[in-house]
Amino acid sequence: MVLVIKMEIVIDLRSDTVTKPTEEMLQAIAQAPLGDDCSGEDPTVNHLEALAADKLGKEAGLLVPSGTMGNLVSVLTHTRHGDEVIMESECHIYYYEAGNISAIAGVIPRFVKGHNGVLDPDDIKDAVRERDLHYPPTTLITMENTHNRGGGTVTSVELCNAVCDIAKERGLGTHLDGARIFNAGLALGVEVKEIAEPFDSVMFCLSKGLSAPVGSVIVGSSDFIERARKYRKMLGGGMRQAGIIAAAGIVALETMIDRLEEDHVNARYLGEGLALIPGIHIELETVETNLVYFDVGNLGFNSISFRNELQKYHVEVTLRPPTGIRMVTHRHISRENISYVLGVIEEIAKRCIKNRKL
Ligand code: TLP
Repeated sequence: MVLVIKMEIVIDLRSDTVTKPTEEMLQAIAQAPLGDDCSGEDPTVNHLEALAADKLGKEAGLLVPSGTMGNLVSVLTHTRHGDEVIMESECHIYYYEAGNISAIAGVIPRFVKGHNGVLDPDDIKDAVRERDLHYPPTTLITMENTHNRGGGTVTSVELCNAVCDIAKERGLGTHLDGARIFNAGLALGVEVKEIAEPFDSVMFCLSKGLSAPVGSVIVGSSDFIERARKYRKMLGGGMRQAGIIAAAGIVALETMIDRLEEDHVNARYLGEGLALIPGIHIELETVETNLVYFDVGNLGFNSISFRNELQKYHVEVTLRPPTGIRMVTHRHISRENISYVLGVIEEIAKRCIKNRKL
């Protein structure tokens, strides 16, 4: 029997985006030298952009308010209205960015289905169209690493290289949605530079597991970033004394990367625990980083009714309708929290199975 912990505290597994800035970030924000970034005069933003570019092995960086804007600015910079962009069919750019690439960039997506989000280069080869009067010109391939809807899965450096080689042969640009690229680097045991190397542009987020309150960075060649800067301005993403955002981002890059490993260990503990609960379906091989997806349909729940049940125990999750649930581990989630959550789910599942037998 799980005790409902008497607490106002909620175990918030909705996303790693819920992480709050660290004390060191708050101090850095308070002390950051500032200037007008729209004139390139904010020293803290300039420092962050150079640091990000260096970490990812690119010439230049560009701070943007969000990952969504970072992906959109990148797509705008790579393409023209009417172009076709090849992407994995469950990717974040298509699923969760409000259709912006079509509504604003005017491009159409061409989907290639991956295996848990991981693309097969042969499928990409087949998807690139020949130039033909009837076809929209294919100009860009995007990838996502780690892959969110795939389960936080990682794509190896070899596969990234293979896809980008095809793009180069066919004269296409490449963009990586690397919102969680540091999770991918740790899971693969490689420097993020190696993952980023074959791509023309990479976007990564400071505001997820790295705990900064706001911000993402696009990196690429100096020429690409100069053109991207114009699109950022066009979208209203030019910020003035943005050093208060960048200051936290610098602390994120300097101090918060290695601890992501703890989130991976906790996610694995959670996934393995869920796999032992009768009625829960989980594909454990997808639990490679800090995201855990599982299915509750066999227990007679849908995503919403299961979430409602968890809320009674002060546990928050995100939905993957019709019967899926996502839990994300992060800096504010301890191993003890996970043990508690597993106990809660075990109790719900037992009750459910017992009631069905009656
Ligand atoms: N993902 C969020 C939600 O939008 C679903 C989350 O909680 O996981 N690329 C990937 C792979 C992402 O997971 C996200 C955010 C983004 C881009 C967009 O970043 P933001 O939220 O900063 O616009």
